[in-house]
Amino acid sequence: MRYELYYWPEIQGRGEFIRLALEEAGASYADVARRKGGEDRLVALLGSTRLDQPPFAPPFLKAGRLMIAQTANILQYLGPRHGLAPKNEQGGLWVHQLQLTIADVVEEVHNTHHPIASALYYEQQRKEAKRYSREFWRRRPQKYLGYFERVLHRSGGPWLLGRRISYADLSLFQVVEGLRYAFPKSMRRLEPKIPGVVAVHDAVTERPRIAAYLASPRRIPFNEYGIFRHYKELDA
Ligand SMILES: N[C@@H](CCC(=O)N[C@@H](CS)C(=O)NCC(=O)O)C(=O)O
Repeated sequence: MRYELYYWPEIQGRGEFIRLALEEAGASYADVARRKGGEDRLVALLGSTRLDQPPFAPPFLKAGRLMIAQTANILQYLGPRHGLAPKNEQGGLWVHQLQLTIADVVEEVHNTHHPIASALYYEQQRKEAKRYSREFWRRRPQKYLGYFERVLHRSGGPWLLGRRISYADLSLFQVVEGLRYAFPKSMRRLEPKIPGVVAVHDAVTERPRIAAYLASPRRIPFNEYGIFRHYKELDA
């Protein structure tokens, strides 16, 4: 099956969690909006009144006749089909639960530069962003990544689920990469306390398909339009 991924063409954003899973799976897919005229197709689908199950926002994935939105939902679909999630109910729920926790992290990271409104520019909420980021770094990354560290201890590693990699490991890699980009100083202080999480990050970079992807032009560099943005003043 050839998938069609619909996501904003200029950013990693939430689409990156899907791209990483598709790349690790070696799946055949088109990153539609990055092709000529593709972004118009994305926008047209968002506004379409013809879809029975319309997506609210990107990312969304066309898989045959299915149109699936919500990052964690898309991964729940792809995971068991591509060896990136257990097929049994308990295992499937567990990896989905981990992914939803990552979605919570992503939302809070987004709030560090957009604490008031997504529709306003960062420059219009700079003061609040500074305050939000200060509070965020007092405890949230420590608590979230400390949680994943505990999960790794329980699983026995090297992956969150134990011996087999899952899409949640790929997403955890992306969270570490993103936090390193956005908050290099704060992450340098935190990383010694989360060696297991850092080991997952490093092991993901060594997956041959992921390594090839990261070195390719398909991987969009981090920038100040996505979820993980680097503003010096927010990285105290
Ligand atoms: N919970 C959704 C959030 C989707 C989302 O917020 N997408 C962003 C791009 S990363 C968007 O384009 N949102 C448009 C909007 O919220 O109006 C998910 O995890 O996929």
